[in-house]
Amino acid sequence: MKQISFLHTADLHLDLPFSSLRSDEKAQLRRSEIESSLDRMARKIQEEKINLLIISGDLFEDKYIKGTTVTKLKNVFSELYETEIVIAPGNHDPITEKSCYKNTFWGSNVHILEDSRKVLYLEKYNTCIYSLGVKKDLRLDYEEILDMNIRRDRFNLLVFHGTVDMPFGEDDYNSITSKELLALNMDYVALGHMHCYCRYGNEKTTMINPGSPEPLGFDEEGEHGCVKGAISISEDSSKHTEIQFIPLALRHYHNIQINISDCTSDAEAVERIEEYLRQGRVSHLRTGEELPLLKSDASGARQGSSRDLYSIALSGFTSRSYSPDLAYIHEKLEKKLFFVKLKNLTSARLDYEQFLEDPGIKGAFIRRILDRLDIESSAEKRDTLFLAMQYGLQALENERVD
Ligand SMILES: [Mn+2]
Repeated sequence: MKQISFLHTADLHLDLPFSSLRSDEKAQLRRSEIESSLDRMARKIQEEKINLLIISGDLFEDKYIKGTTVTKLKNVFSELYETEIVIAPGNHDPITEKSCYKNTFWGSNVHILEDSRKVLYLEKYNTCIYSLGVKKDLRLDYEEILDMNIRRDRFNLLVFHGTVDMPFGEDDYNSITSKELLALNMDYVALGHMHCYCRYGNEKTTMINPGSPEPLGFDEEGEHGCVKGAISISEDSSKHTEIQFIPLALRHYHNIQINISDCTSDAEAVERIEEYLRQGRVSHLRTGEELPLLKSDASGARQGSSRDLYSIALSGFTSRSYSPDLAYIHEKLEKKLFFVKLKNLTSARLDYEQFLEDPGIKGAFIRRILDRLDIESSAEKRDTLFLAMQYGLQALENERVD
């Protein structure tokens, strides 16, 4: 065999409770959407006759998995009878005596990596599958693989669920550096554990964390999907790996900030928010970067839409007589968006004119900013000066900045 193809996924978390959605109905819908991502992966595998399906841990939630979900998994795997399915357990679906990994008959094409000391050799595909830390002996397993004679005329894949290159804390699961993993000289390292896509590698090894096919929380913004890959050996024994990311997620999470300055009522604020979402004129909460929320990607799928989940921080300066009623705004927006949560970061606009004649520091501060505003022509810099004036006055008035 001179080439193998694979589909790589991880962190599906089947039967996750999704309690953060605060609705049984929505939680159930998200669970079924995760299941449908598995169906769509299976269809792709069949259509393109892909050799391997690699699942790098957290396939399901061991605490919550239902019998019907196990049956569903068994059915999908048996339909893929022409594909070898390789599963590494993760921290949410560990191998225990009670685990359905142990007490279910999975079929001969399903390989659950229960013991990192054993290398799985798939003769048909000339492929060796290694794993690490399945029984939490990460360091010993690692030394063992380092000592092994890895045959370069075979395809060598490592499946690993763990923390890569993070500031290691005691709670981190299976912590290791990317440098250590690359030192194993695998052709492909199939990572899992982090829920967002990440790619590492060097000239010998491609190492990818595909992320969850559906995002599971607000810290998992951006596109989600799985990875399709192929490794080939050429006549001169050199190897070549090709990788493609396949978007799958039906919904996306967005952390955004919307400026409702000068709104005088909740109805106006709702209108402003809807208008901004329609036009995609929102900025990312953390980076301040403008997000093209409604832009379509190449496949025509919307990057952001009413199907999505929004965490919206309301910002800007409102008049002293108006303060946003988050419950009211939420009620209105919830009718149009799948999920929304709100945070109020607005501040009351301070009336600077009353300090114009002030002989103290407030007056001096205001007059200096106004002098600069007089000669400033750039709209952007004028906005910044106005913000400086508001925050400066806040600090001087209240001894704090909102
Ligand atoms: Mn996970």
